[in-house]
Amino acid sequence: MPELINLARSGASCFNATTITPSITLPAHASMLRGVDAEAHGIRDNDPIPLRTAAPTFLAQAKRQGLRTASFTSWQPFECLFEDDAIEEKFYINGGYDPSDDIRIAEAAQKLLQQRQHHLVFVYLSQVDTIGHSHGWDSTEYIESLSIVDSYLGGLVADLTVQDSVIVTTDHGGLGNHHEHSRPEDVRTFVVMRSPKIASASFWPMASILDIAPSVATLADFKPSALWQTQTIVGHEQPLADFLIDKLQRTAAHRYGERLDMLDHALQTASNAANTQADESMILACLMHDIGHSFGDAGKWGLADHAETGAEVLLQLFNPCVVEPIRLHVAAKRYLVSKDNSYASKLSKASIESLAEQGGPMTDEEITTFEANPYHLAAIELRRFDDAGKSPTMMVAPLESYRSLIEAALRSSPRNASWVRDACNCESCRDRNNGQHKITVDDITGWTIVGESYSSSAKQLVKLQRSPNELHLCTIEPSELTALYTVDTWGNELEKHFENSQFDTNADIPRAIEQMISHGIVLFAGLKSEPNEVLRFAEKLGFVRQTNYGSLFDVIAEPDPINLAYTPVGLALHTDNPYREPCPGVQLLHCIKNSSEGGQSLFTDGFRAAALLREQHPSFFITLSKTPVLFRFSDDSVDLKNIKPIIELDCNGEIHAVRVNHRSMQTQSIAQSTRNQFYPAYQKFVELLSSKDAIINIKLNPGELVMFDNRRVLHGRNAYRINEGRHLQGCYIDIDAIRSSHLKMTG
Ligand code: OGA
Ligand code: NM2
Ligand code: ZN
Repeated sequence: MPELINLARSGASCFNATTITPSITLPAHASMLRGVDAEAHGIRDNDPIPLRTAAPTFLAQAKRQGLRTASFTSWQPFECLFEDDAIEEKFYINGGYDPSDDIRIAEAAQKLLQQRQHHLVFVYLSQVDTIGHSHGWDSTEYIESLSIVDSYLGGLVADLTVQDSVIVTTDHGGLGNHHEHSRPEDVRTFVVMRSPKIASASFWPMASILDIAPSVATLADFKPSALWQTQTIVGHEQPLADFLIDKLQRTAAHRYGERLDMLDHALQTASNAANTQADESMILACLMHDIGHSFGDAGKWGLADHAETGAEVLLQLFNPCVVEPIRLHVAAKRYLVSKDNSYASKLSKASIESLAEQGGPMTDEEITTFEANPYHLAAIELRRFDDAGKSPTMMVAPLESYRSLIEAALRSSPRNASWVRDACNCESCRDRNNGQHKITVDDITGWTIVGESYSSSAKQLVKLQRSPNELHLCTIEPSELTALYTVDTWGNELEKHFENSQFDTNADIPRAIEQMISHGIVLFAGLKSEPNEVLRFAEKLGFVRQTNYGSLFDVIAEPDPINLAYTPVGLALHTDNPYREPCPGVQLLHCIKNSSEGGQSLFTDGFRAAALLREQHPSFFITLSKTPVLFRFSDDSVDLKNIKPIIELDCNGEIHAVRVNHRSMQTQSIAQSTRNQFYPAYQKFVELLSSKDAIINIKLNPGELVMFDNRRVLHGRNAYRINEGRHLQGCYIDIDAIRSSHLKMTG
């Protein structure tokens, strides 16, 4: 469950938590939500009855203090647990026994979370329980279901920020096909929390389902109920590194028949790895390979299955390339004894004695299974360091010197092997001259990470293996996708700025490009008031886009105009050519003559208005981003059509483009069923776009040129009197040239 493990490592966890008895779904959830045990709430089985307790659910407790709450549930009996005033926004499916309920719950919850309107959201995913009953806890189907639910969890947290808090927990465990008993497997649960209030890579030695409600109160900042039976566990988490170092430190008291104590042995094994420049994951595996002895009563000779025991504990904390060699290090001994005649003779006395108890040499069948395990080579490597780590005299680095490595590994997220293989920057993977990939998608499948480093700086090394014995050492530069540019929205205060800052077409290009990226509009002065100047200038900045209007168009009043732009009427704020794919990126308008009365240019920041709409009327915003609208331009020679939303979002849900052009919007295309949503939203958006504080109004003088991002900044003009004369020339260029120049400038 990489998503869960990720949350656990970036926050705190307890994989040793307990639920109440009886460990039955309804009573356990009653305790989770109400913070009291079954004795107090009176729910004993899955029959919904009125609760005996006055202890509130954490949802009601939060809502009564002004927080906005939401819940997503899919099981009827659950409903008895919630007070009438607990939940503001409720999504409920009357189900709970169909595994596919979860995807509906998860999708609905994700949508709500994206809107960021609620303070506290409760989401219940049920399928793991259903599959446990039908196929058995820990069955293949059960494990599969865990990974499905884990991916839903990933979707739910994907849109959260590090400022948000998440708690993931469960109502009970299970064994066989049941969980109603009080066996350890039934009552053992987990709690994972990630929050700015919780230190990363930490843990609670114990936690109870009763701790959830008060801990929710701490994380969501509301007052806990005095009726809840326990206190918050937030703030009581302990560093995992302390826990591990303490466990290792205690092994100094044991020898298990060797000439040196177990801590010395661990440090020697780790030193052996470090001295041969082994992967950091191998150094950690060496340090902790015998830690399993510390979990349980190891007696005089140690736990025979200490490899398995240690691996099970470490699996929640470290990546498989640390854990799996540990799991296999006893098997590796049995393997080497079978394969290598001289190996047995070099083993220590205690090691030979424990061999029989561990199963003796491997059979042929066991050898085949072992060699098929992608971690078997790492396990053999660990085994060799282990065997060489039994000197009575060797000098070693102290345990404390491993703390930072342990901490870095605890904080590292599990890596995706395909990504790692794909990200490799070595000469056989990327062309040295042009930086392009030399490998294909086929080359990146089927790999397992068998060794890695944890340093966050510079290059990272990750060792991958693909069966049978194909190895690749990947060199990775740690970089993540960041926004390509940042946007500064503006209102009519920009008009002032334009009065005294007109750019020179020669000297000010870098500043102009900067402002195009941040504000989406630039005013130039000092051009000749002659035809074709706009094209000459545009060609300096990027590629001119030819359209049915030509590469250059004259905005001038003419008889029988094909476009209302070619008349003296006013033009409402609009996007040019929304009927075109692509819609023009950048528009340039050059003023040759503007002596008529009227004819002022109007501009407004579409991104600002869209952001305001999202803030003030979230449902209008969603409507405009989802409703398809047909834009069209047709005359004797072309019929241009494009279907787009008014507000186009990128895949992160961020505002990507706006398209408003009432002249060319095809009314008939607005579906009957969406008209009642669309029109109020559209009208509100246009109101925001054209409000007094949003618009700048400038009368272009001859020799001035305005350049703007056509998919962000809307433009318009006032009507003018035709007598005197007005002549603009315009053209379009692609926006990528501007963005490229910007990146070349800023690196
Ligand atoms: C246009 C246009 C602006 C103007 O032609 O599309 O918006 O000032 N013209 O004439
Ligand atoms: N012109 C000026 O996009 C539009 O229809 C507005 C564009 C004709 C190129 C006018
Ligand atoms: Zn226009």
